[in-house]
Amino acid sequence: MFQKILIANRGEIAVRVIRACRELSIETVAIYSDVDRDALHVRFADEAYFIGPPPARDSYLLMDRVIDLAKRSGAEAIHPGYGFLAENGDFADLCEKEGIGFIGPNGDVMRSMGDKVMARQTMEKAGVPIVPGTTHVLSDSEAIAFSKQIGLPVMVKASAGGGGKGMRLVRDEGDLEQSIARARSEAMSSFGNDSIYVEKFVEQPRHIEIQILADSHGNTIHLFERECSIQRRHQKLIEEAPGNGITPELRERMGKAAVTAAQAVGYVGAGTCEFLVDQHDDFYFLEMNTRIQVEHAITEAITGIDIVKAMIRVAAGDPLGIDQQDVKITGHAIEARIYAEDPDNGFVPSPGEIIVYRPPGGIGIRVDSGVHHGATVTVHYDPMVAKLIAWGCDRTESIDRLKRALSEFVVKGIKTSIPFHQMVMRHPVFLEGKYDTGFIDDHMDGGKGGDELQAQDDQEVRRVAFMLAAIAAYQRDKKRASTARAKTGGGGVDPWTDFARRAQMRGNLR
Ligand code: MV4
Repeated sequence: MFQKILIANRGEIAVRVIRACRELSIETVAIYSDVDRDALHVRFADEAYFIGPPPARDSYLLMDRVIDLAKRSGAEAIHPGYGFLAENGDFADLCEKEGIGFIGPNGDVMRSMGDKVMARQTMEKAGVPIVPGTTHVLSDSEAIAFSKQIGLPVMVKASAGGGGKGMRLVRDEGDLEQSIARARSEAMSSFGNDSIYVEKFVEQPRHIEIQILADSHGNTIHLFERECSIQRRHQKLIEEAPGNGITPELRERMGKAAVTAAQAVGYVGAGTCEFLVDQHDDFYFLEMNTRIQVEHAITEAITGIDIVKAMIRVAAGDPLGIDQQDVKITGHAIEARIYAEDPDNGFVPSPGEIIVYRPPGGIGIRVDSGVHHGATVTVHYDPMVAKLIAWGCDRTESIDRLKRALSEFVVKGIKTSIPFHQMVMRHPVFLEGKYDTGFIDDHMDGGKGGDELQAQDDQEVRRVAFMLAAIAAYQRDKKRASTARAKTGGGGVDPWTDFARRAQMRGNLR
């Protein structure tokens, strides 16, 4: 086993990895940029080293510097977390070349999944169902001909893409040429590679993903599914496990498909196979994420398996030590991602100092957070400030606990998605559990307006907007506190009554 690990990340995931290391008696090394000197992950680690200025490309993404710090601190392995260098095959190669363990699959495996056309070919050969479409990179004329052949609507996707980037839906034949050109140029500017392929469009799909774990001794297991359809612009907001209405038979077929997918590329570590599930419960492989994911905690909650510890162990060469039959689902878990964003205003970022931070607790509640009282949320990194995970014996209990915890959660100084989650937890369609990837557009007004402010990136205008928002928040909080006292003599009042009432007027709630 490793004695010392460097965590090449920040925020809640760095804290999560440090906690796993501590339980395994492994020493931890944090790295931090200028704005993260005071961050929680730095306070939690045994040692911490400065990496560079705030922009990630000048700090957390500097491969040579990360490796140099690992060597100088005596860390034998690097955990990349998610984002940053986590799915960079060249970084994994570099670690190997420099004699440092990379906690994740090797570079070849990452590249084979990172190239979506290659991944589709591999899955087709292995017998994993893929969305009907091409398994070769196409010229413009081939893409047009093929689209007409399988019939519209189609999705034109970038081979180097993933997570929704470089993707275009085409419903009319007349739009094919232009959409292909746009997808290509987007792919070129985002990934430096303009290869595209075409898939049949799956209408109103659900996004269901399977967590897998694999060791270097040939053991691969799955930890069941997560339902991740509640997303806005390819940013997940709520996830739950197990999925709603997933029969034991479908669960087993999808689990087996994910294990087959992992084995087909010689996967070692923790990984996730994303599938689209259509209205007939047919499922199609979309892509494989070769990293720990934000939403891993709901799987931990229903299986009792510490996924981060497992990935450290298998990277050190240990066997998994559990078989598929040992893994059972207990209860239900839901995660609400708390972002520093204003959900009432098109989810515009809401950076600033967190002047009050009081996370919830109690039975069934887990909060994974990278912030603390007095921390500042900057514009340099992902705006997710906390993950709130509620476990219950069944779905109803996990929803009740999440609602209760959301009402306890106090974050002041910035706006957060807490009121949005409060609304979803009361929405009849969510409560019924019959939703798909259209949920936010169809039932939550797409996340509500704010497009003017979103298009505005003038620093000064933003600064003024934040100041006005802070003043408004202060006055609102004062008013709320006094009405709460007047109504109830203190306590017991849902702090989001105003938000819920406005939502009700829009007809979002019963
Ligand atoms: C699709 C699709 C429908 N048909 N592909 C979006 C993210 C990327 N991983 C793939 N995505 C989609 N691919 C075909 N052939 C619909 C989506 C999609 C989606 C997928 C998962 C979760 C949310 C989504 C929201 C819009 C579109």
